[in-house]
Amino acid sequence: MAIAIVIVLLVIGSLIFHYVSPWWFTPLASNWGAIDDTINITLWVTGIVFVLVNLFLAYVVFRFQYNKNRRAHYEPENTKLEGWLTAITAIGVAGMLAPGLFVWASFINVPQESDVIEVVGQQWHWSFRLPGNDGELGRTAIALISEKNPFGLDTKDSSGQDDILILSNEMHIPIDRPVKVLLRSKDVLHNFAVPQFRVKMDLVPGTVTYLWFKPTKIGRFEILCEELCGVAHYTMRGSVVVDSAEDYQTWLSEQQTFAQSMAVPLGDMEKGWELYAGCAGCHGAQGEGIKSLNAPRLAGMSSWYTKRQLAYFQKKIRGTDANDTSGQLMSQMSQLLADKAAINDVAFYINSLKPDEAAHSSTGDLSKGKQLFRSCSYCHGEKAEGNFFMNAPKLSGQHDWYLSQQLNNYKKGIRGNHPFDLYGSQMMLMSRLLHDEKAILDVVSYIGTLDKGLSK
Ligand code: HEC
Ligand code: HEC
Ligand SMILES: [Cu+2]
Repeated sequence: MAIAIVIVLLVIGSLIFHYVSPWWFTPLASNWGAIDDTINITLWVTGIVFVLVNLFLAYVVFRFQYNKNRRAHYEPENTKLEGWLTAITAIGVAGMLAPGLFVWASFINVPQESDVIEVVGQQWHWSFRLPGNDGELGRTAIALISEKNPFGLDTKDSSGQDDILILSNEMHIPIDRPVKVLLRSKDVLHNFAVPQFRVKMDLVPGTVTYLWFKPTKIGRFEILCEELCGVAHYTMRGSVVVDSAEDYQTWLSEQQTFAQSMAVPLGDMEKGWELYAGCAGCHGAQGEGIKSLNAPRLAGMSSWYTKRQLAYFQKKIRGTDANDTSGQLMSQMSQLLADKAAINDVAFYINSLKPDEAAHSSTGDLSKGKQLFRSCSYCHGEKAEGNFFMNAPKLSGQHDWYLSQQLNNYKKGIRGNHPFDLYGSQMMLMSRLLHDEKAILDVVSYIGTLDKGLSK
């Protein structure tokens, strides 16, 4: 009896929860009302089955409760009943699946007149590419990706020259025009999703997936990476701004083409030289590093890495741990750089410095170090030359005392522990491959043999 009541209450509770809960679809902002319809049909079919089956169960529990004067009737076969149940179930399942097939058919059939936009995912942000005036996207290859050419466009393909590159987490599209979204990943699986448009698709390294939709409301909508496998995909936030036709043209006219981006230098050497005067006191006139001040060698450092570190120091993503006194000092110094342009210029200048080689004095076991370095070279390169694509900086040529100190910092969680320091947290995990001081000494000694100087 009690169980029958519990089951009935469960059914009533579920229905109330469904109708009064505030969680429901976000207001629709695209042509994909049909996707909502299929979900609604599924909810109706499963809802009706849920209510009927559970009420029947409650009835049976109540009606046929134990009675010592009654014996159960044994009836293993009932062809008529089984026929009915099979037919009803088949109709229910077909009712749920068939509409989805029709919607899927239109989801993969992109209208001829669609605009094209490419979405590129990487750990952990989005960027976008438009075909430019010729309406054609240029060829790309992962191997061509570099700081100057982050999309990996092939310079030999003329259709890529006018491609419009958007190196930001925000893309714009005009209202009421169907758009085909090509999805490409630089590294791992990602998942492009915009809830209001009801679109969602995996990005798979090595292939190009796609989806299409027609935005029907002006506004800003959030792009989410809904990939579960891997780490920190939730940080890949971006936005799609749906503009009126005029606003879209204004925005479009401010964007850079591939050819333009290749023509602009990464920074201003003169200004970088001026700014570097404020750094030389600690890092040395030639960026050679000064051990007594714990200031590392900067000369020849890739500007993408310098820029990222300076931005992290400024935003207090690096150098905030109470035990990281050197990092704290540098975090203060980074405030000397007024804006993004200043960071670009000083990083550009630092990259051009070529002082004498660092003196390597570590006395670890080189063959052990070589063995340990195998797992590092996957990201940092065979010669520890650094790898833009893997976000891993150059290590060769750096002072051994600084490398050991940083490895210890990662191991202790003094560096890389900030929730936004995703690259640092990767390295925090890797540092655990080095079990003790001896291992750190060995690998650092080996890195010391890899390069003669930090020249480019
Ligand atoms: C008061 C001394 C001091 C001054 C001035 C200073 N730094 Fe530093 N810098 C440091 C120290 C110490 C560290 C090491 C931080 C750590 O251990 O994490 C560092 C680290 C760095 C790093 C990180 C290098 C790496 O391999 O990760 C960069 C980049 C850097 N400094 C750039 C600059 C620039 C550019 C300026 C001038 C605007 C500057 N520093 C001025 C002391 C200084
Ligand atoms: C999965 C890729 C990956 C592997 C494997 C890896 N690293 Fe790193 N490493 C990185 C990244 C990314 C950074 C930059 C972190 C940041 O931005 O703060 C880094 C930074 C470093 C730094 C700091 C450099 C500086 O100038 O401050 C050192 C030292 C280092 N790694 C050493 C190693 C060693 C030694 C190993 C092998 C035991 C190793 N790494 C393995 C990705 C990796
Ligand atoms: Cu992702």
